[in-house]
Amino acid sequence: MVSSVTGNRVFIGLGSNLGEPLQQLTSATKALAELPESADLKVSSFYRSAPLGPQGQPDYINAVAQLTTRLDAEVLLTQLQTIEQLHGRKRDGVRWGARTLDLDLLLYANGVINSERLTVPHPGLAERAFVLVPLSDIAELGLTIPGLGTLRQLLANIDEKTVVRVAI
Ligand code: 5RU
Ligand code: CA
Ligand code: CA
Repeated sequence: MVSSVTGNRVFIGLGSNLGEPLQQLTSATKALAELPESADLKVSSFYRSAPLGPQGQPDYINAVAQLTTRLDAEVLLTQLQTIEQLHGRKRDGVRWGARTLDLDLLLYANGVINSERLTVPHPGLAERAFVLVPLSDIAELGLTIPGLGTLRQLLANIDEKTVVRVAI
């Protein structure tokens, strides 16, 4: 058998700009590989970029991971938040401040989710080179981003040179 349906294809954004970002992202990908009810982890290259949003914080390292999971989106979100906490994530009340590890649920199958805890597709995904460039390492250019177009279309509207590959 070449392929079989085993769950929902999801994409997770990884980011870090405190401590040892490369180590934290590497460790986080190992934690993602061990999630229950989940398989087939793929991870993009790692990329460095200047902070968007609040300035005066260190450059970020970002990556995107894909996995297939039978966890529903809210349960997966809880798992991601646990991994963030295990990597020293502090919630200090500063919105968009520096962090040791940020895991964002970017896409959940072809789903659109607007709940108290979760917005999918992730807000801002369509404009952020630090998401779209690593996503294009592991997803086909024809990937549909619900409500926003294809990955190919979104890539045409960002400046890929604002992110620099740093590993793998
Ligand atoms: C406003 C604009 C707020 C863009 C945010 C990251 C945003 C970041 C990250 C880089 C933030 C959210 N910059 N800024 N990488 N997160 N390069 O992961 F992204 S705060
Ligand atoms: Ca984020
Ligand atoms: Ca987040």
